[in-house]
Amino acid sequence: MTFTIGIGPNNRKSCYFDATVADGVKSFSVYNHMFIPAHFGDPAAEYDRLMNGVAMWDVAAQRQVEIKGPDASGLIQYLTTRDMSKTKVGQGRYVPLCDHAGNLINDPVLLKLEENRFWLSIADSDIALWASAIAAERGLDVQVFEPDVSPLAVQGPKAEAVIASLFGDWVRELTYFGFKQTDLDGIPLVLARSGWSKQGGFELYLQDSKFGPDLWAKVKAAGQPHGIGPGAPNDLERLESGLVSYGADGRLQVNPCNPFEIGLGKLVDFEKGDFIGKAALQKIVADGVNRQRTGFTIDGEPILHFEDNLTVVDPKGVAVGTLSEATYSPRCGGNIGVGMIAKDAPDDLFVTYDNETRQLHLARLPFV
Ligand code: THG
Repeated sequence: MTFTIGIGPNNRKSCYFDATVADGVKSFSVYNHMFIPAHFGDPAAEYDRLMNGVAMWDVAAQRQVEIKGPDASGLIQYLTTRDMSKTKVGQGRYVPLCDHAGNLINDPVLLKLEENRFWLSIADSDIALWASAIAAERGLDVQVFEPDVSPLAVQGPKAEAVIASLFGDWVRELTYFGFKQTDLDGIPLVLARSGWSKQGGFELYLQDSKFGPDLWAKVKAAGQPHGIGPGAPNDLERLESGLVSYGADGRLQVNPCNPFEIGLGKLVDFEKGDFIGKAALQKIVADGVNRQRTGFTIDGEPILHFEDNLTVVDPKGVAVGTLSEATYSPRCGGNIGVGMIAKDAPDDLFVTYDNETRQLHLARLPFV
């Protein structure tokens, strides 16, 4: 059975949309109300480019929420669980956002552009609405809006050579999550060392979507000598690397979880001032966190990649967790997945996949 998703006004096109179509995109997903390429039809080649070469990804759906004005840093402190008071202009940070019950509602990369100007580079949930409502209700003097910014990721061991050939050798000095306002032949962008893989790379935050096709073409041309090709945030690599995927690993409306459960507890700082969810999270810690995100290996034949919430049971058939995403990993020589597991769960675990019972084993993240 195959399905299609309509390309219509309910979801937005990225400024790289036409370029990805021309380059053979075969499947889209939807993220922040925008189409995002899912794959280009050759998973082995896309994975190989990420691991051994260089890949370019349309990640414009990682939308920015800009927060600027006299109360911007105060609002950022209140929205996030981390202490941002020591973060400098030009630094990025990975910052969990929680609701008042302590549930994770997003896990953006924060970019501090000026003392009182920030971008939250968000995962898939409506943070511009959330942040502007919080600001208005608290009477803060800030503007909260989605700017015309469209990230393009260049990932893989050869990404630095490609980016240096475009921008110069200074890019080699960028630290992880460090960024700089710059331009490429007059195309305005913020260049950051970041990206949703553990293979290294950069993200180009294009600041004017009319240059989308142009920027795509320039990166593609510069990458030719290094064998660049199109790709998308890679599920196999992210599972192997243990990167959090808000949406797959937890989503407020589907399988809510708190930062301690999902493995981001070290990014919750109770010593800083007040922040949304603080009281609830303190109670959660006091009561004891009784499940946690974990890796699984899954016995049996190679399984096709899936994202779902399959119930994990103990030998008596009692539910003790969920398996939320899994795939076959050639690098691990078997099936791997991530999910949530009760702290007191036994070692004998089972899941029903494709009408068949499979045994699972707990595995430490990251797998590699
Ligand atoms: N880049 C940008 N925006 C994004 C993502 C991105 N928005 C959506 C989504 N990805 C946000 N989620 C993540 C999750 C993990 C990481 C980045 C963004 C990540 N984690 C590293 C890790 O877990 O090893 C480092 C974490 C840390 O330094 O604490 O990179 O990818 N622009």
